[in-house]
Amino acid sequence: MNRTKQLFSQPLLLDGAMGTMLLKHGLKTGERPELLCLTAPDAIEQIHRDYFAAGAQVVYTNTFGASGLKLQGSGHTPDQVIPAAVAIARKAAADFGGLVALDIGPLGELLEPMGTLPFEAAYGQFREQILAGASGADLIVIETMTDLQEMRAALLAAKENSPLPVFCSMSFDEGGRTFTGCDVRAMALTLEGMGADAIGINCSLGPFEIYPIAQELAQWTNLPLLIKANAGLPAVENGETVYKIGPEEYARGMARFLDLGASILGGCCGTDPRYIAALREAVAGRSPASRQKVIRSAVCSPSQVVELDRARIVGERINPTGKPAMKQALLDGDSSYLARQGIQQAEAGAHLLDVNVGLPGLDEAAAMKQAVKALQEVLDLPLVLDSSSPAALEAALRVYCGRAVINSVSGKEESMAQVFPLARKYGAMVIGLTLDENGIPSSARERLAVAKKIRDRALSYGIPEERLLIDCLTLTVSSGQHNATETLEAAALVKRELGLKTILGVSNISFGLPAREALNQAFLSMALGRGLDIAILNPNNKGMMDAFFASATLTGQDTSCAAFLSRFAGESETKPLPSGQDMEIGHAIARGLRAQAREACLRLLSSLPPMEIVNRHLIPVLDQVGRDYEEGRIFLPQLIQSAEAAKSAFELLKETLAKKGPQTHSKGAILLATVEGDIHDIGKNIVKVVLENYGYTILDLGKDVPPAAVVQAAKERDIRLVGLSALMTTTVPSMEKTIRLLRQELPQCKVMVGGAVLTAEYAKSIGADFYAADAQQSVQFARQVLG
Ligand code: THG
Repeated sequence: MNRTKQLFSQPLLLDGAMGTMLLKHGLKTGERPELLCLTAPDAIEQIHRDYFAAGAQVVYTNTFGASGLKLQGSGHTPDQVIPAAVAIARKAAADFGGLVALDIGPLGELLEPMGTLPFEAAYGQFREQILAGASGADLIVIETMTDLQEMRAALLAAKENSPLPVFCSMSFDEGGRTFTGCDVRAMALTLEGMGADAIGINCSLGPFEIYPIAQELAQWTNLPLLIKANAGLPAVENGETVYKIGPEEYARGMARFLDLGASILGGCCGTDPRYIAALREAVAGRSPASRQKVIRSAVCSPSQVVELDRARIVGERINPTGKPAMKQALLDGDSSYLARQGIQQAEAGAHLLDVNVGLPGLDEAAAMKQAVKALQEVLDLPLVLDSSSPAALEAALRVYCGRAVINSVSGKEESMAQVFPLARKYGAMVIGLTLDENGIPSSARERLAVAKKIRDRALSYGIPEERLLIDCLTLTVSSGQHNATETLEAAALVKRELGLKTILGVSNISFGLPAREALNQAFLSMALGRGLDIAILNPNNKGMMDAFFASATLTGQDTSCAAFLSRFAGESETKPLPSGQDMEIGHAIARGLRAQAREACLRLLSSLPPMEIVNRHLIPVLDQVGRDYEEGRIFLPQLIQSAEAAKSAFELLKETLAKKGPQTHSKGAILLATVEGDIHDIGKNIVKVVLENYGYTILDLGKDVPPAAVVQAAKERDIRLVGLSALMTTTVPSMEKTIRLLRQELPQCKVMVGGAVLTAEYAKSIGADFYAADAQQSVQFARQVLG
């Protein structure tokens, strides 16, 4: 069978865990598993063979962590490790007629804005791996990602540097979100848009826990679905991580995914060839259920999906037209002003935000990119990228995480030739303006004809109808009274005859006339009354918002009047955000606005001593943010932004205290380290930022720290609390060793532990005093120990 055909045979069986097998083959703690491709190629080949023999049709190369970043310090590079790994898999595959997937895992460092790794640097890492391995592989798999932006970087790198099909899978927790808060629906919209060939879920959970998440995923994509579940949830027995379910039960759980129409199945942590053999038997002779075509108009950020299935508001305020302060902010590169304008509109009820930064004399591509990054740092509303410059649109689309809207393409040949390829490549929705080389047609019928031309051209680029919005263009009634009715008629025709969604900028209707608000509100109501889907307006204008909610209720778009009631029954009174001048410190921190947090702190310093500010302002808001995080109201990116904003206030207080005298107001010192053999320090770094914000001094020993080094540093600095982190199952024993040594040498010193593979039960069994499931919990324990 030819390889491509084989790849889409149904069901397609993948292999099981590599790491689990390496452990069974005696991989030592802390050893980089990928280096075994160089030092023990026969062992790796045997694992591949065992999986093929069990029935796998595809094996993943042993390159999960073979990025330049992760191999740093190993004495080897991706160029050495990856071709060797691919050759080994290829050799095993040859005897079975099997396929080889170049495996790519996470880089182990957080990307901006959660961490410090820039998007393009992550892209460069993935590109290096793809160039090193794709030529020898049959497909590329990007797996176990938890950050949608990192997944995007890898997928772009794969698509831009190789012709191979790309399968993408991410790891979710039971709530259906990844560690960074990415929603499974957002993953589907984003990755399908960007050209992934199959998407799915791997690791973290067993088949039974993954099932409901996969069910949701199946509702949001037409791509083949991939599931590579763990052998149940991990538990600790006699100091070892074990997975709870055996091959038969596993296979039963996995075979259920056929009912959802999932067609690509394999195993992750805890599985071995017996699991794959059982799975082969369980699916023998069965086909995946046929799936209904999914048609959805929706946009998203990583953590928020906005479905365009009812009337929606696009906030128009990030636009320099007629706004001197916005102009100045753009010229000064003051992103925090843009961020504040965005937050204000979000709080006023906007569902999407238009971003227009076009100004003469400004590098629009650079400004767009900066604006998108600044807005996504503090907000989860999907963005509408408003520019006539293809270069600016591409700069923005490249870094935008999620599915954006391009504003706009027109019926001009040049515009369509420039914009549709971008919409296709980055998977964006696109607004089509009903104008062409001859300008804006005056009649509704002619505008409909332009809309049809745009629709047909979009389809020819592979952009489906549900990703199109048509703007029939609002012209001011001051230049012709028929303008309003012609625009409304055109929009109604587009909806009725083409079945496309419509959007209008509302306020243009009243240019050059008095009492603009009255006209704008009436026009908005009329447009919604005739079925307008999306209105671009100023959400800070209460009259317009009232008209919007009232109209949406009267047209029945607002199901059960839910939005209307929640706006007017006092449930969620939208309170306007104070402008920069008097923004309270709590609000600035909760919103992740660093400069504002510092400014507000400076103002407080005129009336309060520094430690009072910490106790009365910083700590309560951090506690609130921590609770919001634990209870799922905000996600990791916001938690980190808030912590950073608090840090900028805290730094100001530290400077003030330093000036006043040498006494330190630290609440005590805490030693943090990622244990020996483990080079993942994401978790530890988050804990560090959070603890510093609460006024603790952190002695950070970094990653891969030997037990003796921890003990020595703790002795020298008279440390009363040590925090240890381990992310890999293979390094947990060295955590246990460190605790044992600490107990011997410093019996009074307390130890808290955390990390992805740990549980409270296991933490206890290795002698820790406290298990911190997340950064916030480490604060609770620090308080107990140090006050
Ligand atoms: N269709 C699409 N996109 C659009 C428009 C549209 N983008 C831009 C614009 N029209 C919608 N956005 C704005 C942004 C700012 C203003 C109006 C529309 C604006 N209004 C005040 C005024 O009218 O004088 C300026 C001063 C102020 O608000 O204080 O600035 O139609 N697809």
